[in-house]
Amino acid sequence: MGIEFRKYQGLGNDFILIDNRHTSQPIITPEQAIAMCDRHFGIGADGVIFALPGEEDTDYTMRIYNSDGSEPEMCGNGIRCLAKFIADLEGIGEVNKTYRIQTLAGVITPQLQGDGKVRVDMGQPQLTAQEIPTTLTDGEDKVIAQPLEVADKTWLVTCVSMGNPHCITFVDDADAIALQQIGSLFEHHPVFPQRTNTEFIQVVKPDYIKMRVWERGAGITLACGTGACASVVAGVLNGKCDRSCTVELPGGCLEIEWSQRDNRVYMTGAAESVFTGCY
Ligand code: ZDP
Repeated sequence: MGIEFRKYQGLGNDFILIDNRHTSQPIITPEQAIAMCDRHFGIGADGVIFALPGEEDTDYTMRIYNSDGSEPEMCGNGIRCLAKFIADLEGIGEVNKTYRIQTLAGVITPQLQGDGKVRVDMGQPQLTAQEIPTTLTDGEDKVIAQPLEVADKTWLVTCVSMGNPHCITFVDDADAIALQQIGSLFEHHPVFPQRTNTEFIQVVKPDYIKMRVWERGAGITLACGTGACASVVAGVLNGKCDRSCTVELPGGCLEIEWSQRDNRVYMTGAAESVFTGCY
């Protein structure tokens, strides 16, 4: 087909990045994204991300397709990869550059740091049931440690939106969770009208948690940036975590801070270019 792409990964959450700066609609379809993400018959990725022209006062617009072709509002690991990608396209190298990026979850601002990591202002978490969205409680209420029946078990779940929906459960041993079996039961549970991402969190210390994730539209992944942010917010709401916390994911660690000052969540982590190709 002749579509040029570049592959990036953030903690093993991997994405196909497309230079889409010349037009405001993604140049590939969700069906093509599914084919490109296939790990045996395609390039292999958890999603496809487009760098589109900015709107109003933003530098660029980010859109993303999950590997099942669905379109999430936001993507934490993805936006770190996008920041690296556009710096590479602009040929500016990694200075302390900040970009204003339009997403379906509002304006998000990643900053390229001198150490090669990217710090992202992920905005304010949304906590009411209608914002998430879930029908677990009344629309105006927060969803903190609410019982939810999944696979013949009652789980106490806390729900947080970072633009996209997350359902968080605290467990004694994250490695013991049968994620492959139960992940999609959470994702498709009728209390989540937009489906949900699901995180299982083991609190090692108040400032260090271990997370395993089942992503909406992608299944088990090595990392989820929005999920790490949502999990620290959930930990604070349950009195289990400090506002500054390291999140250990299968693919590596993210530093998360839920700022008391401005109620925004800041995420810092790696993102790297892997290879360039033509599909
Ligand atoms: O909300 C969703 O449907 C997620 N699958 C989007 C991707 C989230 C991501 N893993 C992240 O890091 O936030 C990219």
